Amino acid sequence: MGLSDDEWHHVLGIWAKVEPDLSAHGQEVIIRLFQVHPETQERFAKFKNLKTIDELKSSEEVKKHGTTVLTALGRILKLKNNHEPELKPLAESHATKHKIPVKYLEFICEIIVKVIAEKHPSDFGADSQAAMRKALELFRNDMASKYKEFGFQG
Ligand code: CUS
Repeated sequence: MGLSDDEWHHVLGIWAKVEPDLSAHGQEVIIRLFQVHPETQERFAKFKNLKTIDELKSSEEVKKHGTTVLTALGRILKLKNNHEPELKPLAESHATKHKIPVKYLEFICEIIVKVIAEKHPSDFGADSQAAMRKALELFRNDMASKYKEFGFQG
């Protein structure tokens, strides 16, 4: 179920290219997510009022949230197969407070892969993409099982 050393090497290698510009990547991920899956935007009171692409692009809140999401994810990826301690509080808040279904986590993970692929075409080849997808799948599976422990069916 876990990733091999080689796969983690791919994942953390590309993440090191994402990190210096986390906020631009995060902003792009959130904007893209809201455009492709508008129902996800409805889930957030603070973003519901942003109607146009220009409003989304100029929102400091969107930028900040994108940074929050990618920071959390980066911390989890760096723990490799031992992300449980970091994941648990995140699963709890997402199960009990934000109520983010697993489906939405799937959406955001897919968009993260696409955004990285667009921004880093020469550093994110097929092997790296496959490794990243696998790492994100591990993350989602573990989130889903923790969700259930917190009584959220996701
Ligand atoms: O914020 C946070 O934290 C999360 C992330 C992690 C990684 C879990 N989120 Cu936010 C998520 C989501 C959003 O925002 C939206 C949509 C979907 C999901």
